[in-house]
Amino acid sequence: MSSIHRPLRIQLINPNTSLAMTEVMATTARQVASSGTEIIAVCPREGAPSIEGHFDEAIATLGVLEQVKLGREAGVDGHIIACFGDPGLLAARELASKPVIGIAEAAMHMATLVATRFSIVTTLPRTLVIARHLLHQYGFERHCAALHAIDLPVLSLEDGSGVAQQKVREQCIRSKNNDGSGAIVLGCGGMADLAQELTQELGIPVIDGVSAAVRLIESLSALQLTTSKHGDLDFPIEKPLSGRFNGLNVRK
Ligand code: 5HY
Repeated sequence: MSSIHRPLRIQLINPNTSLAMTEVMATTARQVASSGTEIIAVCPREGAPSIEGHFDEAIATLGVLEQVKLGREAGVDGHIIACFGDPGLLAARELASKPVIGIAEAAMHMATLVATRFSIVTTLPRTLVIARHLLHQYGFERHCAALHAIDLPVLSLEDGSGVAQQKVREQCIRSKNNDGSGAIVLGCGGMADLAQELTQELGIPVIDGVSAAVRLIESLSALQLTTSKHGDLDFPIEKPLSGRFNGLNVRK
């Protein structure tokens, strides 16, 4: 079987350490993956149980890089950074030889393919600035009509009460009616399981970055495209990394 169509193994990295959220994302990823694609869901051994700001992202980045290296050693066909801040994305692309896709960039790209403007619905107000930074970094600022936070912590999505999910739904309805957007991006990996039902109920594309990232990696693989090693995403310059960083040394 040519490499274009052989079954793929995709590493799904939840940068936070909450196993319940990892499972929610893994289940959604497996539902949308092509037949034969294996989703290998992981999270860092150590780190933050949820990522809700710049400090948490800094902590998470090392765990992401450690998992990317393990995935590379296991020969996976692609890596997904399944946190809406896309923590460590460019550093992970230096480490990886296969595609690395962040769920924020994946969702934003998909939104621009189906609508001229989209809204983002995320968790805490303090993380809105992270989404704004990504919009600027990825060049999507003019496509984003509005950003909203449900003002609940990330792990409220995993508490079983359904309160956070209802607030996401209510904000999506307001965004559909008020923002002038043609699509809505869910701004948290923990919302991955809400997208399809909300799309059906509200009659507007509600986009989850986990699903988008799975299909983008499958597409890149089918096109035999992978992370460019020409220029700034080449493998890191080899040097003696000390302490816990020593494990991150990669040989080309
Ligand atoms: C995420 N935090 O997707 C982000 C969402 C956020 O632990 N997983 C996290 O609200 O920034």
